[in-house]
Amino acid sequence: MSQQKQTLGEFIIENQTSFKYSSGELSSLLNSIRLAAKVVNHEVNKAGLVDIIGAVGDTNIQGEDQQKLDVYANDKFIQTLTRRNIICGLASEEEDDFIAINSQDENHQNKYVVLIDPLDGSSNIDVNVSVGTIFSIYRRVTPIGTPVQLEDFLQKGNEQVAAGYVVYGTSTMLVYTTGDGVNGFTLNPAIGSFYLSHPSMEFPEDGTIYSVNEGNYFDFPKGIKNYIKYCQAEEGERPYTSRYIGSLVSDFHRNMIKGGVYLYPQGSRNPNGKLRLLYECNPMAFLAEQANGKASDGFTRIMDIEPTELHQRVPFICGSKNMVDKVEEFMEDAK
Ligand code: AHM
Ligand code: MG
Repeated sequence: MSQQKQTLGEFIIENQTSFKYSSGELSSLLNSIRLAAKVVNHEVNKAGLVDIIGAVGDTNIQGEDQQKLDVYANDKFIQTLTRRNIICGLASEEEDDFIAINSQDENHQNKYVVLIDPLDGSSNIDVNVSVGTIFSIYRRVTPIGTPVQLEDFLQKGNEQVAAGYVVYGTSTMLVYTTGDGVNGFTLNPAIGSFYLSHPSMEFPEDGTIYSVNEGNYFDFPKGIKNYIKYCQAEEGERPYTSRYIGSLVSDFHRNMIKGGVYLYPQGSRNPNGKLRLLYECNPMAFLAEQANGKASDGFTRIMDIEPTELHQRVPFICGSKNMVDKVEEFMEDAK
């Protein structure tokens, strides 16, 4: 990788003035995420070397086994973001309730809240498949000077100030948006710096990849079943290619680069889908839209959904615009 490329640190400073809300605080916050991502990356990469793999024994709020690296990533992100006194609150997919940063932010002067899925796709860790971190940043809606409240977290995706992910893959990348396009940075592990490797990332308008857990086929709504049949039919560019890693960040990342659609619909086992609106769907939807893609629950724009609870789940269809439009057509026709 060329040494002349801009580092993430330089990029954050240079683009500070283009943030929707220009402030040094958002830059510091993004820098903290960058730091935590490096620490977690180090740990994820040595997962195969030390006896760190396997369930801790805890069960998280979703009723899933928590693995050691989930706990580690959760702790690291929380520690890094709270100790630096730049946010007023944080909510994590791994925590039952939001965390108010009262001890550091005594007078409640900080204006940002962060929502995070510290290690998404963690069932992939013990088979050496990519996992990721997803983050989402909002400005609080309650007055500065008062303690942070649940309503500061229950905001529509449309209100996001920044969002992004880290993919711990063949190389580690941090991809984020502050509402002015999407840029991707690759970690040079020898130096420990992220470099701008993928400027202005965009979904191709159309694609030929569909990503869905087809094992759930019989449980899917009619519209999704019909769409899958459409993907498999022989006509023009079809049949499409099926690619499903089972790690949202990696599936999204590939589809953004190559053109494709990711689907996690509702079914009788998951009546509202599996993915969480606040920790997974909204940040990915913001990135998708900023990269000329689209995100929907089959009928409604993800970022227009009014959240009612922290761990709310929604059906999620996200990717190349024309492909998501097509899924919506099939859903509408099967109504
Ligand atoms: P997690 O937050 O418990 O890791 O679950 C989210 C993950 C996504 O990364 C992935 O796309 C999906 O769950 C896979 O689910 P399934 O195994 O049901 O296909
Ligand atoms: Mg997750």
